[in-house]
Amino acid sequence: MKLFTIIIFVYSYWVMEGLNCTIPDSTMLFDNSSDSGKLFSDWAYPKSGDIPLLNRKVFKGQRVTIKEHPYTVSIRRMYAHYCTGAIISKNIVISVAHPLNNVTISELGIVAGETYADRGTIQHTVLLLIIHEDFDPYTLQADLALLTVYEEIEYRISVKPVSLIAPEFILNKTKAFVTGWGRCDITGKELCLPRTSMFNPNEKLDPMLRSVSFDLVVPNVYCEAYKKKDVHIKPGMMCLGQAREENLVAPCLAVPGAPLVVKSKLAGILSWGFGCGYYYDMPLVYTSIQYYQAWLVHNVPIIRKIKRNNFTRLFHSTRAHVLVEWLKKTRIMTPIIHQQKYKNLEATKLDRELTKLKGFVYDIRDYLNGGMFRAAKKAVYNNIKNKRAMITSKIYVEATTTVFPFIGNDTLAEIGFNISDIYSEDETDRKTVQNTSNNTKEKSV
Ligand SMILES: *[C@@H]1O[C@H](CO)[C@@H](O)[C@H](O)[C@H]1NC(C)=O
Ligand SMILES: *[C@@H]1O[C@H](CO)[C@@H](O)[C@H](O)[C@H]1NC(C)=O
Ligand SMILES: *[C@@H]1O[C@H](CO)[C@@H](O)[C@H](O)[C@H]1NC(C)=O
Ligand SMILES: *[C@@H]1O[C@H](CO)[C@@H](O)[C@H](O)[C@H]1NC(C)=O
Ligand SMILES: *[C@@H]1O[C@H](CO)[C@@H](O)[C@H](O)[C@H]1NC(C)=O
Ligand SMILES: *[C@@H]1O[C@H](CO)[C@@H](O)[C@H](O)[C@H]1NC(C)=O
Ligand SMILES: *[C@@H]1O[C@H](CO)[C@@H](O)[C@H](O)[C@H]1NC(C)=O
Ligand SMILES: *[C@@H]1O[C@H](CO)[C@@H](O)[C@H](O)[C@H]1NC(C)=O
Ligand SMILES: CC(=O)N[C@H]1CO[C@H](CO)[C@@H](O)[C@@H]1O
Repeated sequence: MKLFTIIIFVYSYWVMEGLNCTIPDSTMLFDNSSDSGKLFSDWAYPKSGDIPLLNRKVFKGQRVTIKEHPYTVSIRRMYAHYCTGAIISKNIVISVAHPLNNVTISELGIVAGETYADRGTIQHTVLLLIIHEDFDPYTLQADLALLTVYEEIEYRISVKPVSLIAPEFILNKTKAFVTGWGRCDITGKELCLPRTSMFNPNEKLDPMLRSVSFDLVVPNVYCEAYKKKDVHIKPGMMCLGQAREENLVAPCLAVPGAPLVVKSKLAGILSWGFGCGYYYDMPLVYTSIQYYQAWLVHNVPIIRKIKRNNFTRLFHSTRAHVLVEWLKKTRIMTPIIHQQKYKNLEATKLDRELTKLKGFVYDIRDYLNGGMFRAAKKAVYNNIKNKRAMITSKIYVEATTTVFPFIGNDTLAEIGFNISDIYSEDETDRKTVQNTSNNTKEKSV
């Protein structure tokens, strides 16, 4: 089946800079001033509070190719690299929640199989963002997110999934790799072709994939330092790796969402830490895959059950939307008017599946519908829940609801639809049910 692809020209979003590999003062890598919190612009990340969010710094990270770590993906926001993730199935990518929590889902995309974070011609459209229900942006507890993509990820030598580590696997004394895209290590002699970050304009981003390996020691004595700073490593968080207190030249890679792989299995996802150039030199903290295994085992099969074709019509409309947004940004061409006239998308069946997911589901439809859909969805399910309690086991009340178009009027107008046309054409198909008790069906159980 033909994959729908969006050809993007990421270069237009990067300010190309000249090669300049001089080695400045090493203190520049290690922010040790109170204003290093400014590294995090409010727009790019949620306000960090007391939690030291990763600063995307990389120190002595080895340059690697994507073929060595083919599960690593670049999560793009408005076509520019935003954070790192890992492929766990053909349509699911895992990452941390904190950078994604408040991002409009239609801004997100996934690029697999690229060594460089500023390349990639195929961007997979993100349809759902599932954030762990216990995620707390102020403590970074349960910093875990799944993203589903519309265009299946095709496996090849540079694109492969990573399987999850078994819950009983003993991490102690194993070798771990953590891989991702971060900032130029301006203390190192490594080649870096700095790019200006669209989200953090003061940063020089390194488009090359880097990896750091280290031996795991559990428990890690250097993690005791967190307690002394009155920061406690909570359940589900793993403090791993070397501290510069232990080894001044210990490599580190403070890249949000970077997968931590042990014996070719995903063991953790980089979440936060006082380290790698952020205030102190402590080890970094990862979200534990073993701890959240039950959550993953619950959600992943449900997401897998939701097939591409359940989203096909939605995709047609969203793709049009994304293209229009992009074209508007480039101002090179006038927007393409989407020709397809589509009818109402069937929401309820899909949403019944989505409500089985644990966690907060951000659905691209909510964006298109100005958030209306989320509220409507909630109301529908409360309604069903109430009815279920009222009826006898012999009677099954079919979910009845007014099915609105997924696309709001403003968006429709924006993408070139004549709203009055759509309404007149679709009127007969609308499953508008004025009186739900009219739709009660009796079924033998
Ligand atoms: C390289 O960077 C140094 C230090 O920031 C600067 O003085 C120099 O002019 C730069 N060279 C070029 C060619 O940009
Ligand atoms: C960082 O700052 C603290 C206190 O301000 C100081 O004690 C420490 O030596 C500094 N570390 C470095 C590497 O400059
Ligand atoms: C997330 O976005 C909403 C609405 O845009 C805003 O009210 C809220 O403060 C944001 N939360 C964070 C943690 O930035
Ligand atoms: C992990 O290995 C270290 C070094 O061999 C050892 O001292 C420590 O007790 C081990 N930890 C556990 C939990 O077995
Ligand atoms: C998804 O699509 C498949 C095939 O068209 C269909 O059988 C299934 O019921 C759909 N699932 C949902 C949740 O809509
Ligand atoms: C969208 O436009 C149609 C036709 O003008 C109108 O009937 C409908 O109420 C509008 N919907 C919203 C949500 O404004
Ligand atoms: C939209 O369609 C209606 C009826 O089909 C027509 O009267 C109206 O002129 C159209 N508006 C635009 C902007 O094309
Ligand atoms: C819905 O229909 C039932 C009978 O089928 C009737 O008793 C009830 O009053 C109706 N409710 C409304 C709001 O029309
Ligand atoms: C079969 C049935 O209950 N029909 C009802 C559907 O709703 C309308 C308006 O509320 C009633 O008039 C019908 O009797």
